[in-house]
Amino acid sequence: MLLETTFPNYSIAMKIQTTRFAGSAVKLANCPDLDLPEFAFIGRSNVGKSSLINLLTNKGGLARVSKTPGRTREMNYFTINESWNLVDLPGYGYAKVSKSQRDQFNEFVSEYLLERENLCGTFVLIDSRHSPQKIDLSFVSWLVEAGLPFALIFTKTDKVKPKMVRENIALFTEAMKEFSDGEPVYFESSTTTRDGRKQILGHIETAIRQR
Ligand SMILES: Nc1nc2c(ncn2[C@@H]2O[C@H](COP(=O)(O)OP(=O)(O)OP(=O)(O)O)[C@@H](O)[C@H]2O)c(=O)[nH]1
Ligand SMILES: [Mg+2]
Repeated sequence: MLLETTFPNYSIAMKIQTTRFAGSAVKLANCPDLDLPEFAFIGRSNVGKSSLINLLTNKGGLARVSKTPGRTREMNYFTINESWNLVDLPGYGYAKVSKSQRDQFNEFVSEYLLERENLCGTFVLIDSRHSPQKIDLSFVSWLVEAGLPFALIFTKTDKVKPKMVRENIALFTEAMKEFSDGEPVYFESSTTTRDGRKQILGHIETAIRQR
């Protein structure tokens, strides 16, 4: 609400008018055209990437929500308001995936994140119910080292008490001090309470405008 009142013309991201599935890709070369600014969503398998995309776009069935973890193997593109792209990246850290699939994933995702010219930012989703997990910290540390802009989103906040959410966020940002100076930008989200939607879209809107 606040952002909309403060910036009445904030309509690129904050006001979702149109959404459409714009294709899938399993390698950088197959990604759609480079002409739109783009934001990627990544995180452990089952953390809630696809659900969050549906919350942000207000469209229940846009991104497929998994019943079994590790389902999204490719990156899925969604074009919003014909002016920016939202990208659902495959989840990392799914134990039942073979080593060769994992290597392929690492190669493909790192190539995409490092070389995609129109990528404006990456959102790293972290399950707010858990204390810091090594795999999330190592992925965030890789982003810091690569100098890529990112924000954290602590998901599923409706599933635990607010105090637990606060503690897990504090532990995560504390652990990040090992490899990063300064405070990370972070959001909290819940598909049940719809918390975080406005803030995340506002962040995207600002990033597009500053581009
Ligand atoms: N209560 C609650 N459940 C959630 C929330 N976000 C996601 N879920 C549930 O968590 C499960 C996984 O959600 P997805 O959105 O499919 O997760 P994902 O990260 O896209 O999973 P992969 O594509 O397999 O990597 C689903 O059962 C969702 O309904 C949330 O904020 N609150
Ligand atoms: Mg998914």
